[in-house]
Amino acid sequence: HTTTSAVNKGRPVVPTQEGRSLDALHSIPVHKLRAQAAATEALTVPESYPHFTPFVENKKQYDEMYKRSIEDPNGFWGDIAKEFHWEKQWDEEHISYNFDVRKGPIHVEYFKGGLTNICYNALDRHVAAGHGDRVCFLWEGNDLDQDRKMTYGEVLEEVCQLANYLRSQGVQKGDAVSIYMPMVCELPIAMLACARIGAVHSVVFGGFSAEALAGRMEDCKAKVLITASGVMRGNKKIDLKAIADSAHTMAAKSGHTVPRVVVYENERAGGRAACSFTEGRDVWYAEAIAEQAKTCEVEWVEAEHPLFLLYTSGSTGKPKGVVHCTGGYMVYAHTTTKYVFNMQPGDTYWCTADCGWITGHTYLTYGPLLVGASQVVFEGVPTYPGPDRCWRVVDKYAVKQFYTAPTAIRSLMRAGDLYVKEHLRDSLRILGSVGEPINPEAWRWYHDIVGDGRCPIVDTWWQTETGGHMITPLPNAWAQKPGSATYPFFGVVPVLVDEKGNEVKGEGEGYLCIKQAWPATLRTVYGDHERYETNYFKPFPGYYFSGDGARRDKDGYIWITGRVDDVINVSGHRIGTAEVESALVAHAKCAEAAVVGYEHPIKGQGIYAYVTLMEGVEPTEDIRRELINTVRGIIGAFAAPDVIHWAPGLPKTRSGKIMRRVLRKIAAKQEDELGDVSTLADPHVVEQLVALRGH
Ligand code: 6R9
Repeated sequence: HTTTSAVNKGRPVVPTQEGRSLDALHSIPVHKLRAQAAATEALTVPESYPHFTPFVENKKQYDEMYKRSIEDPNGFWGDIAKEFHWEKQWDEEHISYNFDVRKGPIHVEYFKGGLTNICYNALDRHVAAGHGDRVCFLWEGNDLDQDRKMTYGEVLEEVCQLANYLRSQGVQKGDAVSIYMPMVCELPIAMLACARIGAVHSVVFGGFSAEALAGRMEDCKAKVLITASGVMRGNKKIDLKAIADSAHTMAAKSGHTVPRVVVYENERAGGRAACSFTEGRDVWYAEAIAEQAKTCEVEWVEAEHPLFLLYTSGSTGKPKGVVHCTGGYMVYAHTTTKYVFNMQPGDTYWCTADCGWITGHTYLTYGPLLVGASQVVFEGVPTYPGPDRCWRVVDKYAVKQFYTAPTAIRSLMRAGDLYVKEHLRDSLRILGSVGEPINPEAWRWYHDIVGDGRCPIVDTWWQTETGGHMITPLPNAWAQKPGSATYPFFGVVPVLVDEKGNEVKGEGEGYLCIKQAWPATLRTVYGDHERYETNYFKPFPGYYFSGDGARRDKDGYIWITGRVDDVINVSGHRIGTAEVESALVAHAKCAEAAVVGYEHPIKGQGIYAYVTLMEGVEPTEDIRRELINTVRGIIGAFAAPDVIHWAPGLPKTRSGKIMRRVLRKIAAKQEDELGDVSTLADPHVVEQLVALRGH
């Protein structure tokens, strides 16, 4: 399969081991940090926003709650969990975990002994309490005139119908179901239907290629694929079903045939007429659910029963299937949603993330429904038909909490304030940011222009692996500093460690690790517990290692500086450089490739690829285009390199390791700051590369 580690055709192979030595981590970009801190620490941001009363009113109250969450996690999380329906109560001492590889296998367990169901708690519980008529989804299509409302009662009925259908197809507790869909209500509905019957969902973002989908369906041995005929994104039509068909063929070729494909007909993207259909294997979504009952018995599952797999990129190798389990994830998704967005049942909330990413799982499908909110589900893009789309939608539904990524904020900022100001936005109370560090300028614009200075910003640091927010401001509870994620959420003990794994106390910088388990800790990597331990727990024994660097300032505020491993963050999408490299090398004319990130004004980071062509092949514009298309085909369009830099040779050590630090400096045009290059096998390579930069 192509998403394996890079191979250098006809050249010495650089081993890409999972447990890379620490010197493979980038150093913490201290200069950048200091400059950032100096520029922003002086700014005072109002501590108090008069427009709402927060659940946590001040730092003192937070300190007390935080202290209990750390010292008595059994009691703290147990008290919160009582709000939910448990078919069987958990044991009093319900938490056990080991984060120290030296003491034995890593394991995490919450709500031991308990039986529950997250779908029941997200839907049935509200309907049973008389809120069946409350709006659940406010669907907003790609075009301005497309919308649809669904109440909690309606969503529950459709979830039951789909759950019944899946059961009728032999899907049982523990079976995997792949979901490859656009942002229609049926996407979260499909996730909830799986959860209802104890099936494990694996949502694959609709921007991924056939190859990527195939690999994911194969890895989890999906019993059913739920997809759609197509989708419109802005002016572009994407034939999801055609991609799903080739993925199906690829997976079958490598040994896994998905027996059933459910196709949601998206009339707005051509519908049935434009869609291929394989009799016997494919079934239309509407027809599949039509004959099914609108009630469906819940499968009560153990708290540690897996809820979903979500594949994410790491430093090396193919994407990892991060596993999250029912009980801890449920309680953590609910608690973070409630406190970070200060969310009350019935609030109108909008998260712009796609359900294909973790943000869409926790802060669209699960968190807001567990709280009982009404939320916007947006199929389109923030800039279509114009850059005022978001503010138009905010006014249309009177959105109270708005959650998006810095890359979107930056591109809307570039479009100009006028697009914002022509809409009222007076319903907004809280603005959230996620996915990458937010630069202080974008933070300021978001706060001052979008929020008219009335709304606190919650800059939430977390990861696919953490399941929910980890370091984040609580709105209105303490002063903000633009660009800082501030303090840890309840139950989270972040530490900064140095190269030797020693904790850095007080002011300072280091590798960001977590010291204690939290309820939504990833439980394993699907099918590979060893990889889980190697990736997250071996780099700094005793801790979960995040892959990010951070700094703590004199007030104890935490500033995230970004990845210190070979993962880059492009428009908030996590991309493993190794995956892009192996995709490039799949092109017949590419001998070797090395990929690094570089600063990009809108995307945060862009993808910069150094490519060595096969002996005798001359670089041309056609090859450049072909290389980019190869990456699109193997991973997806969002992973396409922004820059291809022709490289007759790559800077390597005598042992054959590529010095990525040098490549990052050349990409950033900072070749005068290369640092120590005495271990380079051929120092001339650097000059050669600089000369060939061509811009
Ligand atoms: C939720 C999500 C995780 C990586 C993470 C970090 C970056 C996310 C951030 C942030 C600075 C924030 N990241 N939120 N960096 N400030 N508020 O994005 O998950 O796709 O797994 O990415 O994103 O580098 O390690 P995921």
